[in-house]
Amino acid sequence: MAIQRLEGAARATALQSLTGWQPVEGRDAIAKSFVFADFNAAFGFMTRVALMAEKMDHHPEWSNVYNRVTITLTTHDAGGLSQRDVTLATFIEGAASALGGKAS
Ligand code: H2B
Repeated sequence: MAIQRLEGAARATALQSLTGWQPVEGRDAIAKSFVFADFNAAFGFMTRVALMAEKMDHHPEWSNVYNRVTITLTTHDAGGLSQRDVTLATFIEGAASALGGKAS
């Protein structure tokens, strides 16, 4: 079965569980930027997220400049947000916290 876009009450409830993720203008996606102590911490965070992304077969759009990581989540196969984005965002929050990352 195709991946379903999040809609209605299920969407509202799922997004409420996330902190600091902003809607992206012009597309059905969410984004958040994190800052870490240094590149080592930022890349350690990215490594944890990358391994989970591979496991989930669900991959972030992201960029890194030294100690900053900016992430956009959306489900390309659904043309918008799905539960997978919420699941990955929740994992990202834990990984960022474990590596001393802060929202920026
Ligand atoms: N990641 C994201 N963010 N959205 C997708 O729809 C998606 C993905 N689809 N990673 C996966 C890979 C798909 O292209 C492969 C073929 O399973």
